[in-house]
Amino acid sequence: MTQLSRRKFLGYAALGSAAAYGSTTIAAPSARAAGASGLPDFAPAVVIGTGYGAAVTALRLGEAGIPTVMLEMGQLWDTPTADGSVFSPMLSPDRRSMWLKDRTEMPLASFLWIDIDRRIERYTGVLDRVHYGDMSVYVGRGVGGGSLVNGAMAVTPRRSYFEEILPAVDADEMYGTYFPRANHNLGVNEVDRDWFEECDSYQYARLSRKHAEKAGYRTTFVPSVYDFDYMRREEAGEVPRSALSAEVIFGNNHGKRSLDKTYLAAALGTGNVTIKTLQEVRDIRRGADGTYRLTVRELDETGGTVARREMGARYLFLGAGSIGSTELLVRARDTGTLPDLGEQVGQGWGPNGNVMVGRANHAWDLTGATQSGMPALGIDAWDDPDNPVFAEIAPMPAGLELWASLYLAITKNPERGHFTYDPTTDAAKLHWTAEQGRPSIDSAKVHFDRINGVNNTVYRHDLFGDTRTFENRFTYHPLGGAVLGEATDLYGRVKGYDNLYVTDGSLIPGSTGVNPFVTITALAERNVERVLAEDIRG
Ligand code: FAE
Repeated sequence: MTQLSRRKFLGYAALGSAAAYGSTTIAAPSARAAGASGLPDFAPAVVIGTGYGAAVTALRLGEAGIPTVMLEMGQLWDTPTADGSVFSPMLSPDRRSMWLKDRTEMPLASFLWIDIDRRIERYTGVLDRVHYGDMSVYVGRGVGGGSLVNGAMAVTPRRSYFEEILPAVDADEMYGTYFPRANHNLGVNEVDRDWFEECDSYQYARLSRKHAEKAGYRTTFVPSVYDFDYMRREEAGEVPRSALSAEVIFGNNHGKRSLDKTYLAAALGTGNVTIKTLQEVRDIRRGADGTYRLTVRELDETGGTVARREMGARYLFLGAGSIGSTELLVRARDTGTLPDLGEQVGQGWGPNGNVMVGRANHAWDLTGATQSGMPALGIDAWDDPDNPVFAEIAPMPAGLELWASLYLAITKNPERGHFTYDPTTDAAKLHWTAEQGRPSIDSAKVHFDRINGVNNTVYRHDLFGDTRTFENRFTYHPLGGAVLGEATDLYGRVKGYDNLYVTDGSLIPGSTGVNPFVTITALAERNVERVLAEDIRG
């Protein structure tokens, strides 16, 4: 057993023995002293959030022997309810599906203009959709952050584009060391090509490939953190279905290597890391002794406040995601609790150029009733000098033939939004207009017009709640707000304060050209290595 797998094994035991519901403390037995209930008054290191950047940081701090507390506002997802499953079914969602909503808010709002959202009980569910005027942002809530709800597509960006967005980062190091490290530790795997060509689950992708190739486009396979061998056994009827049972955005009951199975399990297994759930960090200030003081709200399962407590940390890592970490920083700057934060905080935000679009297929072009919820193929038009687009072939897993093809296009849109602090709501406000999203639609349209033209097909007008064909009023890929080299130094150290770090998607300036979690993970690996070597004294 390697050291990492031994750690993961110990971590699974810690996750398995944590309380099933309500706020809980997850730790290996040796770390349980760090406040069995409530919060400890102080920890040498605190990591806010449990998504990609946070999980990497906690593992590396734990390995270095630094006692570390992770504060996560969502809950632990590991215990089946009465129906035998941990997560809500996708096609009949219940309260577990969404974070404190009375109705589901699905990305595909309608089919044949029929509203497909459902009433649900308000609960600390796993998927949140945060609304900001012309843009809303989907995020995961719970131990594992976005890894619990995402499509598992694990894509390393093109080197040339990575060099364009983060020119000051050494690309040799990233592509030689940190991207391979991230891919390995995330458990990235590729679909077996022979199985892909013959299986039922990807008939929809093969059909979209046929249409794209007819229009002269190239497609490329997309690596994944969903276990493709498990998926193959799903189709063979050997194991319970998850990807083949339409499960994605409300959580996968099987098959997915979410962070609680990888980085977080290994972090807990170091014996130095404790995770506290249903703990939302609200405010950060600095004490006279130079340590950080956090105000933390403990939530109940309907979002109510159980308690407000304070906790201290010498080293503070913000891993609450692009919108979460940025909100904490703009609030701290503008309410004066961290007054030396600069103007760059809150800047450089973008939705990674996300646009969704659907096409109607001919009666003889079947996508199949069984569709894997995990995309495995993309149309790669990123080399188009005028309209670079990488479009994932997305499923419409309704369990019946829909004669429709769906895509999530990632476009190169130079527009950027920014956040300000709104004292009336005590929240960050995103400034992003529909007009700023226009270049993404224009780029995607060039390619999908061509695909429709060559195949004599048309757009679907019935999928996004009204008659629009392109939907870019939401993003799955929020990026920026505390950009590397601008709001922080080149290793995520926040300018103006020592021992304060950003370690998540906030560091990336609005775009990665592909799905972002591999980039976030690799950057976090790079940054924490430097911070451990230069800043942290045990
Ligand atoms: P993230 O994973 O968002 O984690 C932040 C964590 O912090 C969450 O657990 C929050 O609950 C928690 N938090 C926030 N505020 C606070 C606070 N104040 N106090 C305590 N805790 C807090 O951060 N990306 C891909 O690469 N491939 C995909 O296939 C893909 N599909 C996606 C599908 C969906 C439906 C969604 C929502 C996202 C998808 N993404 C995908 C995006 C990806 O999940 C996202 O970029 C990463 O999860 C971002 O990682 P971070 O470390 O920035």
